[in-house]
Amino acid sequence: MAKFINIEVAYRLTNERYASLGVDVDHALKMLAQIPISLHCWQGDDVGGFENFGGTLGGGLAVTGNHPGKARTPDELRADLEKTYSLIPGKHRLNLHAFYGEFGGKKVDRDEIEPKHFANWISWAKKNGLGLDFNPTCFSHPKAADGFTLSNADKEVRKFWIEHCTRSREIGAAMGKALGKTCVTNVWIPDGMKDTPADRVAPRVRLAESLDAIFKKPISPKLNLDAVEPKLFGIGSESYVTGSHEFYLGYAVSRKKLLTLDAGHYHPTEGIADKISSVLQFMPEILLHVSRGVRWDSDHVVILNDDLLAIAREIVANGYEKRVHIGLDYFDASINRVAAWTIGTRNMIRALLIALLEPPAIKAAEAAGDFTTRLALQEEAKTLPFGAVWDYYCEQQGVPVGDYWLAEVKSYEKTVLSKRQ
Ligand code: RNT
Ligand code: ZN
Repeated sequence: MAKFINIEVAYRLTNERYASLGVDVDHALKMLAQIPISLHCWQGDDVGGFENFGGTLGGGLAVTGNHPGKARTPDELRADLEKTYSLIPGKHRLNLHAFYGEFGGKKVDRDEIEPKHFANWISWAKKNGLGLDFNPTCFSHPKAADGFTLSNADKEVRKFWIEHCTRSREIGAAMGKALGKTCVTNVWIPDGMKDTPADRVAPRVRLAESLDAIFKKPISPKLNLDAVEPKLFGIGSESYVTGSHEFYLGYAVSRKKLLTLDAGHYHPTEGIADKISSVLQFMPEILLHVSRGVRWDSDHVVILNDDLLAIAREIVANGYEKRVHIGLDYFDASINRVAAWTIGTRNMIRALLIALLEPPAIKAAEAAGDFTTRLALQEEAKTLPFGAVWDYYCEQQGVPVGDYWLAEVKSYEKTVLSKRQ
């Protein structure tokens, strides 16, 4: 990669500018390098997974687009991920779904999965210095076809999904143990109703019971942390979702679990940034699914918009770096999938950097009751030269500066992705 002499010059000047505002840029970069982002494996194959059931995407999840080159095998997905990680500054994590296990061509049903089915992922993660996170897959399966899993009225169906989720957190613990890095296992289920329910209670009673059964066995929080993910609505569950925000908020607080805040799971104009400091008053840690809904929970690639900046700022300004696990959750098949990962992750990191560079005078003005100064400085901060710091960080971390990563993706598309039919 070309070394840009002017990057260092720009950085030196920028550093002085920030120093005059009381911002220690080198310290900010040290902090930034310690915040891992969990990349969602499912961007690489349109939430397909590697089972041999011939199933199609269910649970109200929808991936649109048909850009060529999606990963068809675990090896292809890992190769695409390696390419992606090489374009992103810092050391990060991978978030796996249960149906990405490697089953050797066998029909291993969801209630039969074991850590051994993830052995290749674990050794690959170890080799690449990555942490792993995990998710039971409670969709794209015949036993989820009626739209209900853990809150299903049929006891046998519930039992099946309870077993799947129970095994999933054991797999999470095995990952945590093998890698020496705590795994966060997140439970999301699609359960809900298209039209107005006559009984909103019974499915919620069943869901609470199922979750209690799943979490019955204590697992060391050093190995695995359990998270639960609420949602307002989904495709096919427009009128009612069993695991609503209030349901899981209550559940997480009372059972000491992590709450997962997905940016696409609320009303269209309702951001998750303000929720972070609220829920962290009552629980030690949370998980984020940073996503971008466009009119609905459409899971667009994360861009550097106000929502993202606000999320990053809430984490950094409050010192929540260790209490907020940052995961991404989007899937776009209309563009190059390696680019989709790279764009979203670089934006997440860039937003954290901007937050780390916030001039302390903004908070000080508020503490002094000077809201005029607060607003003035907030607006001035928007055009501070953080771009020069970002370029320097990329160079320091040995990844492409500016849009140079794109040329690498284009060449990967030409030599690797376009050969996949
Ligand atoms: C669905 C949830 C969930 C999924 C992934 C694939 O609305 O956001 O997190 O996107 O588990
Ligand atoms: Zn999510």
